[in-house]
Amino acid sequence: FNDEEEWKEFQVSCYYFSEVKYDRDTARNFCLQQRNWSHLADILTPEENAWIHERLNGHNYPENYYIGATDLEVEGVFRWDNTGDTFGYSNWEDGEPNQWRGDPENCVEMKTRSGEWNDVPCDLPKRFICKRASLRNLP
Ligand code: 2F8
Ligand code: CA
Repeated sequence: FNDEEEWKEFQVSCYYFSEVKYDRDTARNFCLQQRNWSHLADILTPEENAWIHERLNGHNYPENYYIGATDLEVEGVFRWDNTGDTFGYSNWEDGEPNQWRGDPENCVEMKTRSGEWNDVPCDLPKRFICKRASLRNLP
């Protein structure tokens, strides 16, 4: 894997949608190994969320995708991995995050169907989204 055509550009970033499924730490490490400050995707605006969601429609329903946040540090306080910021924008599904039946659900997926977010266990093999700087507009 290092085919640049696999990365799709939006605004100042490029995004990679995996087909392989990894647990969250493996997915995170995969993203961090790619060039141009790649990381498991943070999603900061409704426009970015909508654009990502549209890209998922071409993939096999009902695969959901890890995005780059956890509440591993303080239960119930989700932070983006790459900045440590708490959520400004968020797009939780109704009733989420819920630590389903008290099981630890400390990672976050985007639902392919709705583009909404759900907290899930971190050890599930899932597809994932990496995000990196586009660099196209740099001098
Ligand atoms: O109903 C919402 C609930 O659905 C599933 O649990 C039954 C999800 N679990 C997984 O995807 C592993 C919960 O995270 C979700 O809150
Ligand atoms: Ca949940």
